[in-house]
Amino acid sequence: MKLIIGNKAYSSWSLRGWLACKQSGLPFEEVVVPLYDADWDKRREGDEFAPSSGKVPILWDGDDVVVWDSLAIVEYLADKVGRDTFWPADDAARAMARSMAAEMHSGFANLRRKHSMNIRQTFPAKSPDEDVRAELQRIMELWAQARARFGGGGDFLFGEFGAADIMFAPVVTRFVTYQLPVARFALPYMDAVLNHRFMQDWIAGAQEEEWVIEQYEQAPA
Ligand SMILES: N[C@@H](CCC(=O)N[C@@H](CS)C(=O)NCC(=O)O)C(=O)O
Repeated sequence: MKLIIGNKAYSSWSLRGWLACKQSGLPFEEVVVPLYDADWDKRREGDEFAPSSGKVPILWDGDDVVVWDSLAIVEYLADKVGRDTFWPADDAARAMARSMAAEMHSGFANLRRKHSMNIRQTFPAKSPDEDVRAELQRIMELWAQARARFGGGGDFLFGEFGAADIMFAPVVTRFVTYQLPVARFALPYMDAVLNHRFMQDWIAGAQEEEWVIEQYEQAPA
């Protein structure tokens, strides 16, 4: 398999796709392309990028099978290696985990837009906008429910590290980058995510990158 991703410092959807590949346990080649560099427009018109119309992540499995979009990559890999590697076995837990992953994938637009991922940065704490605060509140509720109902067997949302944690991992890094207000109960969960060996690998990779995208280096106004 070959996974095409954007900058480890900035590309939150790439992080999700990459974590999914790591979680699958399958070998894969990683191709990191610098987002929005001088060759970006030309590169994204190439055959390898065509299926996603130029967005990353894109996972090629051989020459004929291609899957793009982070959540589809999770599901493709879950089909390939077994659902339990990604999703809880219990029906009620899995229903909630899938709903949370889907809600993350389609929602929290204000948080994502106003606090874009920057793994290498920490900005001074600043009170978030009201629309972002409402989304933070919702995330806290979801995390609290998942942990209280299904988290008992481990440090993650549903106990073991899985798809829901993969989808929320770039939210955890944003909470750190922008020093956003989080509930006390969430701190051990965030630590568990940040210290997960896959995340440590990704963060180290982001630190080594030399590419800088100025627009993501600005503290929120
Ligand atoms: N819904 C997609 C979003 C993919 C996406 O927007 N990726 C960004 C990078 S984080 C991208 O490729 N942006 C480049 C562009 O749109 O030109 C997913 O879940 O993978």
